[in-house]
Amino acid sequence: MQIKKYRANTIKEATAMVKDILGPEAMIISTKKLNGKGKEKLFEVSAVTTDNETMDMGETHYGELRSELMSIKEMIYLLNHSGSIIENFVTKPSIINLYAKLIRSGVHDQYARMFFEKAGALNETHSRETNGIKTKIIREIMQVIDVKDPFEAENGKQVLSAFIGTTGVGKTTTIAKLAAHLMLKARKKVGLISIDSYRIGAIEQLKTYANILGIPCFPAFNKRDLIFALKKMEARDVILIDTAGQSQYDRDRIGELKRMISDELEISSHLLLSVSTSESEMNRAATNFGSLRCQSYIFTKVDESEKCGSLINQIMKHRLPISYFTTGQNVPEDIEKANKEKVFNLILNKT
Ligand SMILES: Nc1nc2c(ncn2[C@@H]2O[C@H](COP(=O)(O)OP(=O)(O)OP(=O)(O)O)[C@@H](O)[C@H]2O)c(=O)[nH]1
Ligand SMILES: [Mg+2]
Repeated sequence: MQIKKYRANTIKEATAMVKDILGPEAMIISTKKLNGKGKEKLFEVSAVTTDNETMDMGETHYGELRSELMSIKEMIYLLNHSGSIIENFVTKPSIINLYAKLIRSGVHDQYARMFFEKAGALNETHSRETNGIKTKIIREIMQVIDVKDPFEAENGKQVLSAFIGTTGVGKTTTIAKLAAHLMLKARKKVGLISIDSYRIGAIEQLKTYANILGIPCFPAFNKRDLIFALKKMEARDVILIDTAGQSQYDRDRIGELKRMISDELEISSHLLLSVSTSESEMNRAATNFGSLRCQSYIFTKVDESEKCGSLINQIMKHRLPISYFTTGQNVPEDIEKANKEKVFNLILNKT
């Protein structure tokens, strides 16, 4: 492996030189600011090419090395989209890496930049200390991640929760997972209601889970049925209500659902969004189900997604706490209660 060094007046120019000479797939080893005098070049980028010679280092070793490095292509993207963050932190690779990780995971440039700015990181570029700056940036990210468990009321009050979301997002399986979780971990008495009268077999699907768990499950085709079912289960601690998969475009059906679970019943709604769908779909669902005034996000299919940065983008656009996320098809295992560290790790460690 041959390390090559390129010097220029700005980090952008030095990076462009590497791209021209070594190609966009070349990997950056280090970036340095030099103490130039007079007309001397100020920045130095050291890079290696990813040709066969480099691969000869052995797959594993190369893999390890690569995760710490950044390609020229990525560096150029970051230089063009980070404001001046990359230039400012040219001597602090771990800060640049944090920025790159956020972008790689799909966090929008504007939010990534905002965390750095809010942390005051841009004013501290001359400070020698890296860990302090990093801690402040992480604290800013943590601050926007709000978590809450709305299903375990401790004051003895019954909790009524409806699960809302587009078709196939995972409402019914999430209810089954959560019911088991609440019964086994929190020792709650749980009851289920299905108001999904659209899809054939929907009620049977929920009933099957209820039978396995040995808990009551009622169908409700209209508000009268719903009130009846709630009355039947008034001694239960938590009632989880399964709803029909709505197309986020269908205003009439969303209106119908809203009337069914309207305010006087004190049912809280929770919005399920699949991390594996496109961000614009996620955003549209959150907007169109907005009239249901959901109390928390449940992010599903985290296991199917390569990256989870869209989660941050979603919270930044529609601020709601995260209650749970689901991580697979296994019922009841694949569900986790959200906490700040877990969500943060999901965002950073998937990349
Ligand atoms: N990989 C993965 N699959 C999941 C997850 N959660 C649910 N699924 C799968 O997604 C599919 C749909 O799940 P359902 O629970 O039936 O979804 P739904 O929202 O109730 O669907 P409708 O009632 O038709 O709107 C099933 O195959 C589930 O096993 C998850 O966290 N990860
Ligand atoms: Mg369902």
